[in-house]
Amino acid sequence: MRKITLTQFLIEEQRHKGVIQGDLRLLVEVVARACKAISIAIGKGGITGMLGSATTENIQGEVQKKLDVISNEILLETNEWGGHLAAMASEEMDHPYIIPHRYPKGEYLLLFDPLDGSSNIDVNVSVGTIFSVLNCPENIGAVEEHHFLQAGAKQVCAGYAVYGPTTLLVLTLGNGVSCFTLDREVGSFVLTQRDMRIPEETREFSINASNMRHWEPPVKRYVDELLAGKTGPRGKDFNMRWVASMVADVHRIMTRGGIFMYPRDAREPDKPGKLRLMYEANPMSMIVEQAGGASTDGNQRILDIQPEQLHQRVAVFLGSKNEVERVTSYHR
Ligand code: P6P
Repeated sequence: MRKITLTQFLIEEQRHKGVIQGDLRLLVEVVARACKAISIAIGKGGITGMLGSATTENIQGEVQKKLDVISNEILLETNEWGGHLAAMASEEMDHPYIIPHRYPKGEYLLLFDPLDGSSNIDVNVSVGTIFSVLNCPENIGAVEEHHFLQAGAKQVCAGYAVYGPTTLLVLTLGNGVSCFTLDREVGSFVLTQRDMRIPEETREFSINASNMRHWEPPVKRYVDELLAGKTGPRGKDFNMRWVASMVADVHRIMTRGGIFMYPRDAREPDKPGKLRLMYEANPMSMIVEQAGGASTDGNQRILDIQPEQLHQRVAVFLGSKNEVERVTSYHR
């Protein structure tokens, strides 16, 4: 297949399919450039003293890694001046970042987890960036936090970058999922897979099994059946993977199928789950659904959830359609 770059792909989407407006193409190009810069920064690791923790905590009460803070700054600095955004929100910032008056404002809101899985960064395991794009409501004057609180079904674009053996950018604009590989010599993302599809059947599941005693009954039942393998009701054996970097686990599922689960558990019953709705679960759910998969919180489609807080958490069951539907049916 003739290799085309992200820029050519976006121009084709814009020109031939009328899928995206000009500013959204600029937004995606700028985010891709930020992911390139993040890939280079984390690639230097200990050489530049970038490993380890910063002296700060984020709103989640998690100690920030130096690279969390640097990745966040890279995304802010590359996006703030382009005129394509009205504001940005991030896992690493308590409140949204409003585009400064000295720059023109655009029609989009950008949300991101700048470096997901950063607990893995110090042990050299794949990590990633997750991003989500919403329309900024019109005629609102100043952007406020509640303008971000739109259901995931309203996203106009979602994507992630995986910083692994290769640096990948996986992107959906609402009509299928494409994968780009960073050509480090040229410095551009090259289209390496069109229209990614998640197999509806799978033999692989992904969950942090150390939390088993805290799971709710439907999750316990579902996983026990997988572990029973061919001797149990499923009649076939299953394999397990848990990278503890959502982006790495989800990309494996996008590539060969599987089900990813981070359920709520009894450790903190008032906490609906660990993962964040707005900039982890929603973008990943759009991508998975666009690839023929499914994504629920155990009871409802994640993309239908009406957010109430910017940093709210949610239980996540996503991946191969038949498995997500089965574990969701056990909750009902
Ligand atoms: P645990 C990373 O910190 C993260 O937010 C996701 O990327 C990942 O799936 C999950 O948490 C891992 O959580 O409890 O297994 O360390």
